[in-house]
Amino acid sequence: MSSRYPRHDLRYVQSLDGVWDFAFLGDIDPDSVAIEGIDFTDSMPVPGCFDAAPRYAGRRGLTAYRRRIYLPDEATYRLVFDAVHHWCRLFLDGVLLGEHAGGFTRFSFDIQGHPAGEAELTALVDNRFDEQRSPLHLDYYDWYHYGGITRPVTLHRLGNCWIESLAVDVAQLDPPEIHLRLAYHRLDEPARVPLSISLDGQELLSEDIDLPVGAGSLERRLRLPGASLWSPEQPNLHFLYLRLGEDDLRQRIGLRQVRAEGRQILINNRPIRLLGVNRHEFHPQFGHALPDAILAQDVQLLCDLGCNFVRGSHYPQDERFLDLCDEAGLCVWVEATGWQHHAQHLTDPRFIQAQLTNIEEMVAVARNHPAVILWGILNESQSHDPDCRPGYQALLGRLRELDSTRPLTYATCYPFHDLCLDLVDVVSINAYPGWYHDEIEDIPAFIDQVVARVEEMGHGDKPFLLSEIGADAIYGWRDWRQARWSEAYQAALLDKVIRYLFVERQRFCGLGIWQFCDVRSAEMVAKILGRPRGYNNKGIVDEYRRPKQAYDLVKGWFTALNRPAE
Ligand code: ADA
Repeated sequence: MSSRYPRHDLRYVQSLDGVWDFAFLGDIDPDSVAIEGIDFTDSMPVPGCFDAAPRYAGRRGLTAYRRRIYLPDEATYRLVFDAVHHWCRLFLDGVLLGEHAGGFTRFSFDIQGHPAGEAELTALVDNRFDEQRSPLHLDYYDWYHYGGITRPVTLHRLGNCWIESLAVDVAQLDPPEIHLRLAYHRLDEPARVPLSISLDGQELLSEDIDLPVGAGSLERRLRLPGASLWSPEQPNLHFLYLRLGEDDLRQRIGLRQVRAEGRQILINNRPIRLLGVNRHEFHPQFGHALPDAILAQDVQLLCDLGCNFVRGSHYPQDERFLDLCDEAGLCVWVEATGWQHHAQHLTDPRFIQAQLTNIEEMVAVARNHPAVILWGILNESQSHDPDCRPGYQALLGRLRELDSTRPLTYATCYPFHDLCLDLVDVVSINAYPGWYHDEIEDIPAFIDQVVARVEEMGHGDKPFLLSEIGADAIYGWRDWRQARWSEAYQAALLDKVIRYLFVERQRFCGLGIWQFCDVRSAEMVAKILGRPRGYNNKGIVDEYRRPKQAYDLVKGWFTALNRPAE
């Protein structure tokens, strides 16, 4: 299931999830593969990561997935893949449909003119690192890059005229008003068709509209009398239902506005303190392809911890997770894929184009989720290098064009020399005092230096987020001396950080602890940075979500800090 609620009542949609035929082809060139000659000797779940399965653990290469699909009549269809890692090429009955690079985002291919009946869908899927083909999956990132068809797949019958996309923004809170932009497409001839829109079953609009042939769009501003607002404390949701001719779309919405003002982030005009964690989509048995059970458990744990905030580090999250966050009132920082890029990348047109595509695909999936309150890009890239600034300008500029309703940020690890902070609304700082440098008792002084420097550079009028800080702790390792790598050391460090940030200093409007759960690290990082077990062990739960000592400590702090004043 790719959605928590039915998106269509009229449109024919078929889930293609299940077990597909599978072949591991190895280290070969995709251009050399004859599709009809592939020997499918194995099977593989979709969604899934083939290299999370013990048989293919740690293997990199080209693979092939195959299944049969059914087209009820000869019409236009759309195949929607919620994510494939890292690169894929798709064929229908041996004929090329298209290619896509980059995991973590949704893409689609249309099928036209195929006769009714069965057809064979084949996907070549490659998890090898290849900077040319997949510029956003590089071997030095600090997480393991799994491969496969990792998120749900669906087949949609589009017919002659269909709803292409819907963007809903909150235009006004009191009384609530939304602005919506509906994009559509018509194939055969111009026509007058009925458009109706309802909210929770109450009709808001009904009119006939003239649709020309080809792509088009319409905009409407609608009042929603009686609708309740969404907030982390009261995550009220409403269902918009649109019908255009013979197509339809249901979109769940939450009414809220978010903005950065002065040193604060405001939701519905009220300041919010963001308390949360950074989260990778990872589980040892599923890789990035988390089943509903793990997604739901993660959200339960985040709520139990007292979090009201989670950063989707370092790539766009599965929409099923965003659905759960909308329901739980968990604010999400959604981030485009990236990790520690330098000028060589940020001046490379191919890399910038790959980032722009990633950003566009990220916004298309996440924009209607009320939980999403911040957009981020380029984790810890060289924002202190003048050669990188045009890249930051291009990507942040595009993000603002796509969505001007949310604040923008990026996590910098160069707070003393950063050159791009004027481009964002929220200053987000990653720092590891007490772990990679200094001792726990030095943390306050280090944080003070960072704040002083960022203010000196002229950004003191912005909200500050400590977007990463943490320490590794090996699950189960207790130590009288509270040595580094012990659970006690991690707990002591986080205790110091939270107390200083929110009791003693009160300058930061939020914290993202690095990190929610332990995650497997990339082969190269594990080698260079000396990651025990091949893992980044800074989770406050381990990879199986078993709590470390810091769990209860963080829970105590977050719960107390977010308790409403009596
Ligand atoms: C960085 C990075 C994280 C992780 C962390 C660490 O800040 O953003 O992805 O690698 O360091 O554990 O060292």
